[in-house]
Amino acid sequence: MATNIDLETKEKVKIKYPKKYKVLLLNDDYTSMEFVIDILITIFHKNYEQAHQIMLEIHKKTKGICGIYTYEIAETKVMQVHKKARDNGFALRATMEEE
Ligand code: NFA
Repeated sequence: MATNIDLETKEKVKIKYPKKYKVLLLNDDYTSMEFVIDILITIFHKNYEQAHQIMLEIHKKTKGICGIYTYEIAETKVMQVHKKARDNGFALRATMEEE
């Protein structure tokens, strides 16, 4: 007598997307507006208009989003901001937050 043996194996393919992180710049009273715009252009690849607008938002609302990245990229951006600020005698701070 024939026995039905189910040889079919169902493979579950679960796609896991990497978490994304917002990188924010924080307002302070000492960093120059020009320097913040320069940071936004050179590290976050904004054009001048976008950089100016984001800088003003941070200045008025205490913080603002500069970009959204995977963990290691976000971490690198934060370090680049702190190094460039330190090298230029500013205390500008950046942080990252899970999106
Ligand atoms: N608040 C700073 C100033 O008036 C400018 C600034 C903007 C600093 C955004 C940090 C972030 N010179």
